[in-house]
Amino acid sequence: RNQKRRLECRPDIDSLTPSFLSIYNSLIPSEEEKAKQKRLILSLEKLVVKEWPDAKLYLYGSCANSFGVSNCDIDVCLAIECDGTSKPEILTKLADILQSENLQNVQALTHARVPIVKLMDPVTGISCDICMNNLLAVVNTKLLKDYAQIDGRLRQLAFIVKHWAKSRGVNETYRGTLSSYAYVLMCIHFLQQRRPAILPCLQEMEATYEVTVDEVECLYFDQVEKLKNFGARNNESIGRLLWEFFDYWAYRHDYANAVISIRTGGFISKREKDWTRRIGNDRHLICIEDPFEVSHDLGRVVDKYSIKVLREEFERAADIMQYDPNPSVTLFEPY
Ligand code: 3AT
Ligand code: MG
Repeated sequence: RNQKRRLECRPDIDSLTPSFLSIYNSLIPSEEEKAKQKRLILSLEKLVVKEWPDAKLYLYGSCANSFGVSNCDIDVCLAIECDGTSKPEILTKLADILQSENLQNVQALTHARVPIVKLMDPVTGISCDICMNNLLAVVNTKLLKDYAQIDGRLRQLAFIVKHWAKSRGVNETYRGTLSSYAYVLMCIHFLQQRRPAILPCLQEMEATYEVTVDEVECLYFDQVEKLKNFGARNNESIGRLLWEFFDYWAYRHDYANAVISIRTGGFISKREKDWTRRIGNDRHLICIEDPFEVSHDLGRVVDKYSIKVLREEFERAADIMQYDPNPSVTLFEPY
């Protein structure tokens, strides 16, 4: 693999930026869509508090972390005290309530790894998954959103990487490739590594935000409006950052030993995390540490077949960024 490694970037790399930015712009959800999502969540919350007065609904995932493209499904978390009632019972009850209120395709998937209720709102056409008490996801949603406000290039890069991953079929955890969440963490880590850095490491700074969820302490600096100029000393364009991102994951990442960690703003060794052996189905072939659940490797879904698929896709993307006359078209060709 190292033989294929290139060190010189094509000379016209910056001129590719406008074509990528126009793709980014075409993916951004409209204000109207955002408003519709808010209305839906408020109307769902009204129905929920009739049954459970203390319950709350939170938006999480891409519709709330600023990495959502237009027309995507929304992820909702129901926060509720269970006192004695089991999760499946509550979700079944929730599904009954929603069904009787004219929401469509209501389904309680109580045996899924993350149990949810699915539904479609006929008024807005929005589909939505409701999970229960998954508050760490609500907190990691806030962390991603806060990072996105520091430098606009994060959102641009992550939109394009997610769009590439979806087009190429490597954003499917049930088939052993990576989640959108994992790709966003890879983008944040990558921008923390640029020199000069484009993003800081919020969890290494003085904590201004502090919550404990499921016994996990979540601490970080969240006054991101004070960091608006953080990346200004680095003027790398999106064309160049995409080139570097794919080159990194294709030819330079140390898959055998390294764990990427946005929590520390750097790398940790697999040995230090004890992620060197396969345990059960966790193989740790590409290691991405969760910023809060630090024993959690977002790469654990990847198996010995899908790692090959994934690395070949990174190489394909890197080669297109280097040699193709029209990368902003070829990169996203369906597989
Ligand atoms: P899409 O735009 O829907 O593809 P998304 O950001 O909504 O992207 P996912 O649907 O993969 O991402 O996940 C929804 C949220 O759930 C994102 C993140 O807050 C949380 N999440 C997903 N996977 C994990 C994980 N393995 N560990 C912790 N939190 C996760
Ligand atoms: Mg989602």
